[in-house]
Amino acid sequence: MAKLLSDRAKIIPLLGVVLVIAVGAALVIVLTPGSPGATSSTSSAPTAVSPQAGGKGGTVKVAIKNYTYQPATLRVAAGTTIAWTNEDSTDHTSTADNGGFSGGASFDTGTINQGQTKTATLSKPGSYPYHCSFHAFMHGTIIVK
Ligand SMILES: [Cu+2]
Repeated sequence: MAKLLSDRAKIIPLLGVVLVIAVGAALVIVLTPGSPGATSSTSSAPTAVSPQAGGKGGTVKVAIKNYTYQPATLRVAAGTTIAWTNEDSTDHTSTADNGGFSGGASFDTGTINQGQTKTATLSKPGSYPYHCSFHAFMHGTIIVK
């Protein structure tokens, strides 16, 4: 009786270990191809789930046309480069109201000639109202998230 119990005591834990290994291997097989697909379920914030290094968010274009910034208000992810293209025959600038110093929290393109494109990269979240140095009535806003 005591011997029978001790035999079972040896076999049952052994079966348990085999079962745990089998289940564990099955989970690894199931979960491994599933993990890249998991990003699609959080598609509402593609920049947040992007694992790419550097945090660079690519380039977003703003047209300067008829003395207006188009779009006037732009929402971008931190690290995005904004590219202003002057489609007017007059010179313009895109100058942040907060001064134009660098460091990812401000910008000043300087003069953008007709047909020319100038860029600025905003790396710090915040709201950046800007204007044209030559035409005080021209206003735009970049919102960095
Ligand atoms: Cu202007």
